[in-house]
Amino acid sequence: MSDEIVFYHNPMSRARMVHWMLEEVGAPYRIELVDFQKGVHKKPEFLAVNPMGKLPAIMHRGTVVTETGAICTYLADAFPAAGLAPRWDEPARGTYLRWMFFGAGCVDSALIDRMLARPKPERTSALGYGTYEDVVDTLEKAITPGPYILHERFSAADVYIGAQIGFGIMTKSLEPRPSFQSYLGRLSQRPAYKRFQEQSEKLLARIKATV
Ligand SMILES: N[C@@H](CCC(=O)N[C@@H](CS)C(=O)NCC(=O)O)C(=O)O
Repeated sequence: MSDEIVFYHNPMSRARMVHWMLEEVGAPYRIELVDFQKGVHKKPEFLAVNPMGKLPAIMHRGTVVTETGAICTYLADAFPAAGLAPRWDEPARGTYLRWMFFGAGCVDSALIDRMLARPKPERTSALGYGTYEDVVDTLEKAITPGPYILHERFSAADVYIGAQIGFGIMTKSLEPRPSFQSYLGRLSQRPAYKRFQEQSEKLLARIKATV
């Protein structure tokens, strides 16, 4: 059983969110670049890690964790010294989990449906995220008044929700409301965020050089 975190990564994927999270955590990790062009994510070696053939994934102490929200939650709990999650017995834990799950269950689906211009279903009451408009308004409430989701306390929920807001604005699947912009402005000042961005650019350059 190894204490090393193996991070299955491609900087053109949701794994970017986990990369930022790993920088916030500050524990050593090793990147295994998964080449989408070569279809490495659909080959048996990687399917043994994640049968979905999708990124991100991590391996830590003999356990595989997949799903971006789960990985962020896991890392915050596995490395409590980083102070990225309220403990299970703190009332703020409820708020924290609420927005982590909202990110995975509602924000992700709503933004992707909008990005792919998928037609609106007739019965939104049966749809987990309800309506796109409700998700966006609720997202704004989650980060208001701020400065973070847990007010003065930065947490892994800001990494996950913040990265989703950034992705949404970049892909135009989310309108750039001033509250979203100023929240992102605050997050992008974080040293861990800057390190993640610098490393991502280098990784992207490395990938481009091999194509
Ligand atoms: N529910 C997963 C979604 C993961 C996912 O869709 N990853 C994409 C990249 S952003 C992927 O690996 N796509 C490759 C493929 O499906 O071929 C999560 O939240 O982590």
